[in-house]
Amino acid sequence: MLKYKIVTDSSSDLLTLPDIPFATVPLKIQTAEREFIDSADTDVDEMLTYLATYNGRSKSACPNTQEWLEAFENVENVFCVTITSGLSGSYNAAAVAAREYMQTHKDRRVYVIDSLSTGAESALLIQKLREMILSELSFDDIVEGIKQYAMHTHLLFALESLHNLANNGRVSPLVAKFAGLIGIRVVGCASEKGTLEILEKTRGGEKALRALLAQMQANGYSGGKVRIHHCQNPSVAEDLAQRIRTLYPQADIVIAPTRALCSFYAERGGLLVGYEDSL
Ligand code: X90
Repeated sequence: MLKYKIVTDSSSDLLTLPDIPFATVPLKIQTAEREFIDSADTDVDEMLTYLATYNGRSKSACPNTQEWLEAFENVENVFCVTITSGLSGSYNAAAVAAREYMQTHKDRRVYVIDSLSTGAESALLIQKLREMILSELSFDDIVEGIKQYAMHTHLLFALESLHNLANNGRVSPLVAKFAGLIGIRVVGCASEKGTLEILEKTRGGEKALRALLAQMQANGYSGGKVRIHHCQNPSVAEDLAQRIRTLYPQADIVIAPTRALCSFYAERGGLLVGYEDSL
């Protein structure tokens, strides 16, 4: 039996985690014709190309309780990070699975963390859990530690299209219509309730990057960890990283691609930026 394991759903955009038992439970993207399981072998670029020409409805589906239970199996202490409960049923399914798992195995524990976010911010939470487990903190200290840390991490996004978010009822159609205009990018954040909050509508990529940086600073960023997750947009992610490094040479920045779920909603060109405030 494993002593510790970190389990997350595929919204955190991580496929592997070094040195620690780790599993990701996939969300799914579905049309009437095809299903994309958000796993290591999904070709995200091909999925986006297919969806761009597909005329019918497309939607996502979160993991069910059974799928979460399978990922918890044979572990004494599980830390589980889910996409925000404000936009998905993933957290609820994981919480039910956790209760069931602890009822069947009285000596085992599962702590489910509602990220109230996704992607790059969830990945920061997972990195922190990893560090605390490797430092051999107790289960209760890790629970306390991650609660504290989560109060100091944030998520911003810059999106060129809100089409899939609006079609699936995650953002108002009116906002989405505006974002669909050529050259307009919507900059927003994960709200305290874990929903999308629109902060600014900018014209042009340059202004969107400046808005992201200004928002980070206004929110207390001062050179800590940053993760930039991009949907098929490495050059803009690198551009943002350079701007951050110019102001904060010590900044610890990781750039990574979004997996299928975040790519479906962020759409081509989209950026998700997770960062720490001054802690
Ligand atoms: O349960 C499901 O089917 C999943 C639903 C997920 C819906 C939203 C995913 C958003 C992904 C878009 C920009 C970041 C918004 C963050 C707000 C908390 C990425």
